[in-house]
Amino acid sequence: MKFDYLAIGEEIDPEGYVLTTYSVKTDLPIEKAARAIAAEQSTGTWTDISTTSEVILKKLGAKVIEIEGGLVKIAYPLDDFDPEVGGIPQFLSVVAGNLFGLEDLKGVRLEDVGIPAAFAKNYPGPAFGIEGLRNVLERKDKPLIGTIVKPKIGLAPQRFADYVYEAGIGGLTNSKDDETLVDQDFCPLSERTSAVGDAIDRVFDEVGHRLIHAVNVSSPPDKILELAELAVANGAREIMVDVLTCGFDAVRVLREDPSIKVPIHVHRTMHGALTRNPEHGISMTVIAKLVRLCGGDALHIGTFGVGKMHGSALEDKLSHKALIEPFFGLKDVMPVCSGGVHPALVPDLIKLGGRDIQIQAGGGVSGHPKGVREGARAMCEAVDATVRGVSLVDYAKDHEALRIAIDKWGV
Ligand code: CAP
Ligand code: MG
Repeated sequence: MKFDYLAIGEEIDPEGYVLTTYSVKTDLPIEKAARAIAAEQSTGTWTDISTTSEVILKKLGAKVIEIEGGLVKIAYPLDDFDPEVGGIPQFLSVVAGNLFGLEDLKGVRLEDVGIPAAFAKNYPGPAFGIEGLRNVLERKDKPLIGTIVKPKIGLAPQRFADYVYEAGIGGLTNSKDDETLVDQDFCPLSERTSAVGDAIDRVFDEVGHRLIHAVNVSSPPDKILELAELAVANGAREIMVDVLTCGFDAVRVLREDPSIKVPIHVHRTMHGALTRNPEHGISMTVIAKLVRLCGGDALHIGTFGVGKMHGSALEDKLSHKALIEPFFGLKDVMPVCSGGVHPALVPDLIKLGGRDIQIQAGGGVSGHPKGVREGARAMCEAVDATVRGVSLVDYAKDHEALRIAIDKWGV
């Protein structure tokens, strides 16, 4: 029988295929649209060709194995991939390549990928994960509480470090560079990192509190390792990478560099171009699985629909699940809830995400009327109130920092 990419209901061995789920919008019969995706992403093209063979088609042709409503499941033979050399770039060219531009489709979104062990075994996974971050911070079970130094660019190294010092004295466990700060002249990475390291040491010496700061090393592939090694040499306790602007393998090469033994915080800036449209793009679940494979220790997943950034509670729950569910024995990844966060959102974030989350506030700390230290304190008070089961309004009666934050931003 001629191979036509349709194999509805065929039993396939999940260890021999990459399984994908796409939501598909089309004016064509959906079987035709599904076949168009399977053909284009494996062994076909827009017309039949004289140069192929049944052997090639049967060995490497993708199979449409399920169509349910607008959801299409396609199984790509493992032999279509090249995990040891082509890696994730080639993987994405298959499962997330030309298909997005096919005229047969009005919209298509890659919702999930099922990765076989034979592919996953080529990846290191996180070195620290949730437990490792908790050990570094000596933070047994409460959510981690972080800030993003604001303004996102412009502060000179010492003022930047002073912000981190104030955040640490206020009780935060984490701080980070913002996603657009790397090594600009106004705040060179090496000077910033060493000043921040001194600030972190001062916090520990003065109040015995542990804080780590993620230094953003996002940069081209021929620079990123050198920049990360420079950060670590200047005392960085954590590094950060913008995974979508740098590429997934930027996380992997940092994870696999033996001289970099600090956690990797993964920012997802630009994800909105892929994840925002529910009818076209790539889900955060797919991004989360690839970040986990490559070794990210913490990943932004959104705020379950309660913060400033567009997002859906469902999408954020699904990517959260991808970070913590069993996955080839790899460590889990700390879910980071950030974007428009201030103390009043803390109860919902903990209710929706649990305690194994990193809650981050940039404006929600530096916008506090009494400054960074009290803004940090207000976030800590909101977390303490929530884990003790006390309402923020009641807790604020004898916690001034929280009360002032609630007066400004509401509850
Ligand atoms: C938050 C933030 C983060 C966003 C990214 C910002 O600052 O630093 O980059 O959280 O969104 O630049 O907006 P604020 P996401 O706390 O001041 O909003 O975490 O959804 O990827
Ligand atoms: Mg930011």
